[in-house]
Amino acid sequence: MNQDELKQAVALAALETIRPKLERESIIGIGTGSTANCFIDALAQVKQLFDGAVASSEASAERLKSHGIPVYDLNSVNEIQFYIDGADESNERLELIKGGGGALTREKIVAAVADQFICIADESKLVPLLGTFPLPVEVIPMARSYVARELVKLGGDPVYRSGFVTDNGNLILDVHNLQINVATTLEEQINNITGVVTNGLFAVRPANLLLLGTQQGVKEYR
Ligand code: ABF
Repeated sequence: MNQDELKQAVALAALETIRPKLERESIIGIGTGSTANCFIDALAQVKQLFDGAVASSEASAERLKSHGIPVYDLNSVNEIQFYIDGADESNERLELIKGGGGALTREKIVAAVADQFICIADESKLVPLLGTFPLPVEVIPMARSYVARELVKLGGDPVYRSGFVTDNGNLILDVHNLQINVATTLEEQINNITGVVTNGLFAVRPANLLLLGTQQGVKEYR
């Protein structure tokens, strides 16, 4: 199976995981990226089984609406049972690096609200040590240079994602060469840098379930 087929397989596996628990009033949290897009397209086939979705990006909101799936503002929703999203990297503790697509802040917000975060990814995303993928950090524009200097003190090499503005009007630094031995500690250290909005480490709140698409089928990690 090629990478797209692996993404399709995990998207369908996620749908089969949540389907028995969906109710007519269910609101589903939806991630961003190509694997999340596969899930959105699969979800469209069963849109009669639930009420609607909360999206983690304008791009995902538009894709949901194109399928006729209602998209709700998070502030109007009381409970999100499931959040389904991809990742750039995951270790076996389901600590993730996310944000390659630039949607990390809204992704982290919806994941925080959700009862269960189901991460869907192809086998290339499972790594023994996080950090080969540069860590995205969303920053307030006026603080970009200051935050970059502070990230250097933490051992990283920050690169400004030139020409990219997040859905929230902020900028992104992609931090290379970080030694991420204790992901929770580094996540909290970066969060404490003034001017940082969000960083792409999902370790304090890791995924609850990882559905990994492999040549031997979809594997579950909890
Ligand atoms: C998104 O999924 C981002 O956080 C992450 O960058 C992306 C991975 O994209 P893809 O599924 O296209 O590999 O949630």
